[in-house]
Amino acid sequence: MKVSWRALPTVLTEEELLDKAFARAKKAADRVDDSDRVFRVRKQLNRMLQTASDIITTYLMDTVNQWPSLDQSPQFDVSMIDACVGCDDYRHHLSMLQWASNQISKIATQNSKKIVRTAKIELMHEARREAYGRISSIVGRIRPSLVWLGESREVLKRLPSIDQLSPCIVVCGAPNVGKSAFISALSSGKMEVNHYPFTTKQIHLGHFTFRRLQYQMVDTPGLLDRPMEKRNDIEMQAISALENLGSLVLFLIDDSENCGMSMQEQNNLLEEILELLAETTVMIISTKADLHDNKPENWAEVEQAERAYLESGEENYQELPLLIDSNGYITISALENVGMEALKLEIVRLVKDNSHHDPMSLPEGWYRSE
Ligand SMILES: Nc1nc2c(ncn2[C@@H]2O[C@H](COP(=O)(O)OP(=O)(O)O)[C@@H](O)[C@H]2O)c(=O)[nH]1
Ligand SMILES: [Mg+2]
Repeated sequence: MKVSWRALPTVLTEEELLDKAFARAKKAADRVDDSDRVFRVRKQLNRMLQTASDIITTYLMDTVNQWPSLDQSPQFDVSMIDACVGCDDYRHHLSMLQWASNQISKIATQNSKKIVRTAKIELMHEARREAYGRISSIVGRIRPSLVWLGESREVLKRLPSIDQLSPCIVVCGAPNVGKSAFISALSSGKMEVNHYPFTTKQIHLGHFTFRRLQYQMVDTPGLLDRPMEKRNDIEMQAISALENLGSLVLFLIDDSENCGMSMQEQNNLLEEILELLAETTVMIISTKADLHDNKPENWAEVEQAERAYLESGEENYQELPLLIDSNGYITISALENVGMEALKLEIVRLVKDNSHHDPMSLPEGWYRSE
């Protein structure tokens, strides 16, 4: 299920909700007609009370139902919600709306009975007034929850739009090793820039399609590219959210050290990432193959095979030779576009292997009959 955080409707304030309910209630009462005065007043006041109660309880329950249930949300979204606004608060405030809705229904029923059971017009008015007073006070009690939900909506609607059903490749490595160049070179469209709502950090998202399946590539500048001790709690949460998302991690290394970080530092970072994302397969890729004094031995062979592949179409190929550097690492040149198609096929193969790892796992939304 893809939750559309952007589609959550605005949350009314206490005043807006009461104004809307009472205005509609008054209109509904004005439409009531009966030649008998007692009957007319009774019907009017009952209609007023019922309408006010319906408007408020419907609004509150719609809100509760429109906001995604945490139990059914993908782990990535739950981690994000927790980091952004807190899962406990999220549950609490939605349950307050549910509580208020129940209370208001009860008040309407009780006072409706009072109106029906008396023949005294004065007592009918009193029952209606009392009900309005109690309803207003219940809505007043959930003022903080309405405020909280209104503010949270502003935050949550900016959540990154990552499709939970498509494979996602997390691209990391030191700054300037060539992550953006890599993602751009493999992406069919433009790279999307999303923001984590709770930090200044961004999520860069690229896509490619292979045999009709879409693959997403994410890069999180500032999160997985520097030593761990400098990250705060919120950033750690963003990282743990990524852990739930990635089908595969690519760690890019620039051994020309043109990126400004020594090999020693880059290796330390790699160690940390291997530890952090221990559950995910990490593939190490050396970048900027074109910069090396000696180009990889099989450069010409790969370049030629990739050209043939691009000309004849992906359907005819199972694999391409990977570009391999003198240290035996898989390498690429995003700049000259060599080794990229071969790596793409390798990524597809690895993602497939990983997803077949658990033969009992079914796509989300599929159920196995007993
Ligand atoms: N020669 C060469 N330069 C590259 C390659 N990939 C990236 N760069 C350069 O390295 C610098 C940093 O690249 P960028 O993709 O922004 O790195 P990021 O910080 O990891 O996203 C830029 O100046 C790129 O032009 C490559 O394959 N070959
Ligand atoms: Mg970049």
